[in-house]
Amino acid sequence: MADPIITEVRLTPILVTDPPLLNTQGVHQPYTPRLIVEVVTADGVTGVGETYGDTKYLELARPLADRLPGHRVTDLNGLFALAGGVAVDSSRVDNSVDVGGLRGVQTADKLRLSVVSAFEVACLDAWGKSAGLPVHGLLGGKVRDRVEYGAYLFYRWAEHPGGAGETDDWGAAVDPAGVVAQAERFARDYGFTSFKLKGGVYEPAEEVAAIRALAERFPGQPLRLDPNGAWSVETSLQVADELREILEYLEDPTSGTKNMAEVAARARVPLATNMCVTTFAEIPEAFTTDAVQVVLSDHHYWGGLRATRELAAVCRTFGVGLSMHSNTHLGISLAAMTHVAATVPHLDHACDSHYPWQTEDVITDASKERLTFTDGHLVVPDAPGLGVELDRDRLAVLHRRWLDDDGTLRDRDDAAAMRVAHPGWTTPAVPRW
Ligand code: GKR
Ligand code: MG
Repeated sequence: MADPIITEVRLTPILVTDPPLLNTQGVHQPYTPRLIVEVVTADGVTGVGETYGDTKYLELARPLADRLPGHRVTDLNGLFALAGGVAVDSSRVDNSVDVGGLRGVQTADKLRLSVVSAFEVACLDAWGKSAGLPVHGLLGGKVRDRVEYGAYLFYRWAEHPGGAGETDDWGAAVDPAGVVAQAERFARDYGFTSFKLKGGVYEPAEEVAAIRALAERFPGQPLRLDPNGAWSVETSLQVADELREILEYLEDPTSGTKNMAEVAARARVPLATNMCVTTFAEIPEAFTTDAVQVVLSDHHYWGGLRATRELAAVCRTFGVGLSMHSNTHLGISLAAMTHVAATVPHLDHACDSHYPWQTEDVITDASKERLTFTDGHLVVPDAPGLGVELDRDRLAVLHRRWLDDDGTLRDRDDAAAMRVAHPGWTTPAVPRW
């Protein structure tokens, strides 16, 4: 195999249809920004990657893309060194948390990593296609043939406020019965057996009731609740106590490592996080104070697929479990998650994925189908690269939507979307309860 040189990089920002999913900050906007990265090699091979598409990510992706022609797709360490040289506008990181707090601390490094990770995935895809090897093969080889995912349940409305965007056929889920009906559909259509409820939306007692209803309907099956840090230490301990017999883990009940450690010390339920441990710098305090028992990795902000494996090694060393976090994403990211998950031996919990909520995609698999979950699992692709094909017509449609937007939807803002329904709404301070 010739060592493939990058000759061109294409960046395509898109807006993806998203349902009105509720969280503690507000509600999803009708469309979510994502960025599709393509690297093209001198041999005419194209590799694809995907990441967050908000303006602050685009601003970093453009100068990085400009530096890549002439770079080898196999030189991933060099890619990260190039990214390290891209300056981050400090006004983009002067708020201490990302997306109103849903994804933890916001630092210049984390912002850079969230961008370069999509380039890493695109390089791995191109490298794999050139070498005739699947991405998991470039990461050391798969240790499983299927990766398990869980159903990601959300309180939600039937429609976006003001009837904006698209309407799907899921209907509203605003109480225990609605949550159970949603879970039943996920179980029926995709065979999921683990269920995570996004909480922090209603009073804790209501969310406890929803989890109890799920436990009654799916006895003995893994259940999780994630209020995105909306509760005080005392509320977290109370919920942990009430649900101690039925939760697999409680995810980010409270904000900050110190509070998590306080809850972990007294709760009889393991704690998971994608908020207080989102960078390597946050690991020492969290692991030495036993603040978290499971880290939910996200290859976008941890810095790619190889960094995810480094994180896995650190977690293994400290006896901390590992699984995967998800935000709204398309099939390129799902394929990347699946390849890396396939290579991590101690992946002990079903991974999160928003993917079933997405009605649109920009890829198909080798058989021209959308990626599908069977028995709650995705089969690990063995085709070269990620094993997905870019659908250029779909990409063009979603990019056109981004071009036509007046700028209001190009940055995720769940509080702004909530204000359409509740004009006085501001991002709630934590602890909310
Ligand atoms: O999409 O509303 C959402 C989620 O709340 C997401 O933003 C979170 O970052 O899924 C994430 C989580 O597990 O905390
Ligand atoms: Mg979470």
